Amino acid sequence: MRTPPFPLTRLRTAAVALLAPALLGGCDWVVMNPSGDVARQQANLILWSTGLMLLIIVPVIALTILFAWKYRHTNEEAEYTPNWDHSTGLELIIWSAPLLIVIALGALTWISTHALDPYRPLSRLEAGKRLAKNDKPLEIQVVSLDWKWLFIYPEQGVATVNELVLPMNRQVRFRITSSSVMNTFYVPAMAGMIYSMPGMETRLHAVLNKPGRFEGFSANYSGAGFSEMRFTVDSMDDAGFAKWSSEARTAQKTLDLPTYVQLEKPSEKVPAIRYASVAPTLFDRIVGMCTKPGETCMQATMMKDGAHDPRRDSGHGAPVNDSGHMRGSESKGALQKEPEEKGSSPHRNAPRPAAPGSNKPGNEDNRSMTSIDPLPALLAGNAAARS
Ligand SMILES: [Cu+2]
Repeated sequence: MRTPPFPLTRLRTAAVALLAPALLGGCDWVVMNPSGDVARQQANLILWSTGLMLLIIVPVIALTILFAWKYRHTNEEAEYTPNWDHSTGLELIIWSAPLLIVIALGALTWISTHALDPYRPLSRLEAGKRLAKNDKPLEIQVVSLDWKWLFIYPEQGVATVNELVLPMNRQVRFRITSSSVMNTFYVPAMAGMIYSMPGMETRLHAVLNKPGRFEGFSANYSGAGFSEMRFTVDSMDDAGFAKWSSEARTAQKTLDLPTYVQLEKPSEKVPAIRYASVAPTLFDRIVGMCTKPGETCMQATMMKDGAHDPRRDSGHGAPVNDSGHMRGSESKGALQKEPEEKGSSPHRNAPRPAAPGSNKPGNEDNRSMTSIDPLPALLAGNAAARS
């Protein structure tokens, strides 16, 4: 391969270096320049930790260059000490500086992990603007469908698809779930990304401080229509939001359970839809995976599982094997038992049934193994168990 002459390579490098800021200038740095207080604090966290780490990286790079230059072989002036092996002063700097930075980073992580916990109600609307303890957040229920986003406003009684409208400077509590597979609810201008999962509910508390139109999407690939699974986020003042919600209440469509079952079916590139009213328990039914007629909600199943022992109040209702009664009984562990108490295992030396078929290759018995299908027997057993 012919290599271009040296000046050309240099020219190209220079051109790329000059163009880079211009190209980056076209980028929308929404993550570093967000419009919501939570995302703002997260961006600050990135800046602080990068800055703290640069406290080590910058001096190390500078000193590497300085030493290479100072102790170059042509420099006769530089001190030459081939037997040098220890300096308490240097050791102190080398060990204490990273230690202090790790402590600072640890403290920063600890504090911000708790302050920015998405399940925790906000304590401020923006820097210097504290939130009253009794502030009631606006609740929005988010459902990721294949491949569109459903937003339910229980307070306003309306619902939208692929259109999220938020009042500015009001705390919003998102309750998030999914209809089929895992997605990620992500509005970069507002807050970090939160998973949406079927049969589960996740939460996010956030606020938008500036008016405007932002973008929301999923950061978790979920199949063919994923690329178009985006929604607009409009931030407006209280009057604008009130006007919008009263407009939405005059929409033609309503979101009852049969409509939801239709909506839930996979579809791509869905334009924004508004619903004037919503079935009151729709979100809970989506979480409980019981939107179709006749389905039992998961919540009900779990309550039934946990119901047979009223003393158990863990609230999780998980099935527990508590049929054996241990305390006060005579049962002993195997180590304390005599050999005759233990007996012998009925399984170990029991003759095994011969494998089906024949061990002669090509035998006709090996051709139709489906004839010894255990399914009919299983089905009969299930039917007996059900009745
Ligand atoms: Cu993960």
